[in-house]
Amino acid sequence: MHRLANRLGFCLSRRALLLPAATLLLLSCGGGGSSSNPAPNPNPNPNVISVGSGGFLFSPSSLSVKTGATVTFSWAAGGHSVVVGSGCTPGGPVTLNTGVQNAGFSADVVMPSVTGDVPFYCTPHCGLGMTGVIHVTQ
Ligand SMILES: [Cu+2]
Repeated sequence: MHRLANRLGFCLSRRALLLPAATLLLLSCGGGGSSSNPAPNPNPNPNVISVGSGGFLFSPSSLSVKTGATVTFSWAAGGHSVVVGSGCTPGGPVTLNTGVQNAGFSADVVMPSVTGDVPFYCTPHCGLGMTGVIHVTQ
């Protein structure tokens, strides 16, 4: 008798196997409750470009936004500027030249209403490759 009782002490009982709800009993055997697992947002503020974070660079240096979106340049370090242009020369679908600024400065730029690229660079460090581009998409 005792041996039989021990065997029935396992997750299933002989009686449970006979019941239509046996599968439910099996599921409840695991003991693991369902846990809510919200996925963290990998980029909570997608329209911000950090200026001078980690060296003579923009982070990210390439960004895609919708037409008419506002992009914020946020200075992580001083001694940098943001100028819209390519080849270290100002010019482009929008005009921006912040001049050299210190950490904590920020500049908002509204993207054009048409698609295309908005290249930009830092005047003191353009020759070192401190450039970036915003891809304006529909
Ligand atoms: Cu710079």
